[in-house]
Amino acid sequence: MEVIMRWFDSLNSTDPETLKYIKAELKRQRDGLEMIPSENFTSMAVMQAMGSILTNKYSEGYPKRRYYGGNQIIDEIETTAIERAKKLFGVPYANVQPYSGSPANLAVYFATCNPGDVVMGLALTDGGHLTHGSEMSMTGNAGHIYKSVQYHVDKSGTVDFEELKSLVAENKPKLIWVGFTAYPREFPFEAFSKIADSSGAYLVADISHISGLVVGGAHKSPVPYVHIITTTTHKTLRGPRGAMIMVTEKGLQKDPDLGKKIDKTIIPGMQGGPHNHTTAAIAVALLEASKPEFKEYANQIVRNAKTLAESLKRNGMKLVTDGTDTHLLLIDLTQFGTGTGIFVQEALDVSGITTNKNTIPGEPSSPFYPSGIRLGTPALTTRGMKEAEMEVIGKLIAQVAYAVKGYKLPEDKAARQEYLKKFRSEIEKNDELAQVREQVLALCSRFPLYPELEI
Ligand code: DSN
Repeated sequence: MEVIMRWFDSLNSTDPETLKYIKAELKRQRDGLEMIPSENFTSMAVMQAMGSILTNKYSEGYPKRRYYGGNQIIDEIETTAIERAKKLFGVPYANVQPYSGSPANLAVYFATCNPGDVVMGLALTDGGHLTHGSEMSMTGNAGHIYKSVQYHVDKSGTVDFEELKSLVAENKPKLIWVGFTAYPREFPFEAFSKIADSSGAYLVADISHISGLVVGGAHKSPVPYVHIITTTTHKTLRGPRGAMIMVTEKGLQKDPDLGKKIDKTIIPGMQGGPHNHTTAAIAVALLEASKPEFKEYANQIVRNAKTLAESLKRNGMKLVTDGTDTHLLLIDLTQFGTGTGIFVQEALDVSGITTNKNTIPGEPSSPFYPSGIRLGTPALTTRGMKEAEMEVIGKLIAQVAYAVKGYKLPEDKAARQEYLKKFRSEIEKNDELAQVREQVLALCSRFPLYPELEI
């Protein structure tokens, strides 16, 4: 705490303007309900490692194989992070250097595929990720590197295995992604492995959203089923903003050099010096995630999400797949009109509840004006909130959605901006939303966030 205070003091004398913004953001995080399912609150320990002198060092290469001198201590730090990752996930290989999730996923392509190979992932609008071969991504057809084929979810909102099987048989992919960003149900690793194994494809699990649930025993592990695993470290895993790539025993059986190929792809292939401060903070997060308290945390995230789902439904909201198995829920707003996600997201924002508008399966509108809201419980669970709070929050979210249900997205694109301007000015003055904001503030004050940090 003393160190943090001194750090703030230095910032205050050097750059009060930036400190002012940090303090304002701390206040925003404290006073609101953070419900974006990919966000979380790291521990003070993680932040102390992140904000350390390790940012000063260049360390291109890997432990004991560096291009620069002076890396004896950095070697210890990176080796600790790697060994903790291997032990926690139960894998024989880990690379902790990817700057974030997208470069981690790119490295997997470069290590396993050649230009022209077919790659497959879930369509973005159905809950996939840009880097899983989305049309607009360099990993998709926009990049002219791979031939990307996208699979979908069916009417129930879960993976359409009939379509997947026939696409795999027809296109013979080199790599298949299993792992999603807006999918409320258990990730079906086993079913994917049968399909990938019969076709000879690499199966890669992107568990960025659920890695904390996996190590906490609240979600099935992909390890027995897939060849490679990627994950960001800042979502349910509750570490710093970074990523890891892991290879399973199954992956090494397919290609014993897979780990070496991934190492070479990250550096010298794609990246420069690793962010050593992030590596240290990942090591801290992995240690935290190995504790019994983290298992309790991971299971509470899921209990909270299930309770929130029931509360939302009881209060008149419709959910994609009618519920959740994980940390994440997707509200289907089509009962209020297509493309209404923007109204509900912004009304929730005014009420102090942070979520994101999101496409729903079979999206009738567009990715920028989608018809759903994506939300989740990892950050609220970190604050200590439990089922009783989820009951209340479900009710408040439904109240906000119903408060703006009269707003409809104009068909005419030019008319939309004027309409949104009017909407924004009206929600600022809406008494019902102001009352929800008061209740949110009262709730947040019962679950203090970073009490060690003074504003
Ligand atoms: N931005 C992440 C998410 O919110 O799911 C995916 O990259």
